Amino acid sequence: MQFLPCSFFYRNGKELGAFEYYGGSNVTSAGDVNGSGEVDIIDALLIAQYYVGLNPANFHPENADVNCDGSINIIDALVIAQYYIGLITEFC
Ligand SMILES: [Ca+2]
Ligand SMILES: [Ca+2]
Repeated sequence: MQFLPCSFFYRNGKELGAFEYYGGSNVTSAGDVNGSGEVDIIDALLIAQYYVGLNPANFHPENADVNCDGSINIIDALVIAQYYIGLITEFC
């Protein structure tokens, strides 16, 4: 797995402090762990980083357990990757 540079996440030059920028309840949807508004491979990457203890920025653990087994681990990253490429269309 290739890790992306931090600048990738901040390419517009603004730090998307998720709680400030998005605010309120529309931050959360299953799988969207960075509050970007969509579920993509970045979310899978962030879960992988979280899983190995890297504490990624703007991480929303409440959105990360996409297989609903009660824990956040590499399986959740894989499930998001499957969702991203269209193998599955919904989470648990
Ligand atoms: Ca996202
Ligand atoms: Ca899980």
